[in-house]
Amino acid sequence: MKLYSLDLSPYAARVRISIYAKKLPIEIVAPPAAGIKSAEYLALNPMGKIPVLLLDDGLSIPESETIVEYLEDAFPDPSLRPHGPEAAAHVRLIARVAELYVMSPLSALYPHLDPARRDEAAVDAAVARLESGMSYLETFMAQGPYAAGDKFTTADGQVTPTVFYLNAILSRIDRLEVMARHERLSAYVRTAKSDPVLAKVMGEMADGMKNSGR
Ligand SMILES: N[C@@H](CCC(=O)N[C@@H](CS)C(=O)NCC(=O)O)C(=O)O
Repeated sequence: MKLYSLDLSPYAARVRISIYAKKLPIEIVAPPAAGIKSAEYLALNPMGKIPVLLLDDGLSIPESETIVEYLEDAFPDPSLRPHGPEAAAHVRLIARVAELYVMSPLSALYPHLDPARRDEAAVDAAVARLESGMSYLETFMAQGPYAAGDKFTTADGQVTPTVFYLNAILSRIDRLEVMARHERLSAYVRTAKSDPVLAKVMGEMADGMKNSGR
């Protein structure tokens, strides 16, 4: 089995977290040299996006959430998804809120990373939307230390890349105080740095950022 992945991709990072936490013998590879829009790669994922999981029988599975859920079904031990339906819904809700209401408004800040091209009014509006999303996420996250409580779950796979990107982007636009206003998310950064799997993936994302020159 192979995972097509890039260090910096938050979607691929989410899947790598499951792979490392479950200690799965899945080869992690870069996309083909011809790129993710090449015919070779589009045959694996017609949407031309990272990540894709390629099974040994040739079946390919795109979309990070679908891959993470597949890994839970195919390799249930150790489980990163709680067993009761309500607890499983809680874990899925945290991941979904982080993706839709935090990662999505965060991407609205990308055009403003360069101070020379920054529109402060647009940044203020995007940060206001982002802070609403961060508050929703904190409402659903448990007291910790992990995203859904005292156990490492698939929610951590989504929340870790989310806090990595929050810190990286907010520091680039000189708005790190936003992070400080969200104590639960700030505390989660400490959890991610102290857990071996989450820290490893944070390190890979930091390397990816350094190598991308961003
Ligand atoms: N919903 C997808 C999003 C994947 C995605 O957007 N990946 C980025 C890399 S971080 C990508 O491949 N972008 C290239 C493109 O959209 O053309 C998932 O969860 O896997």
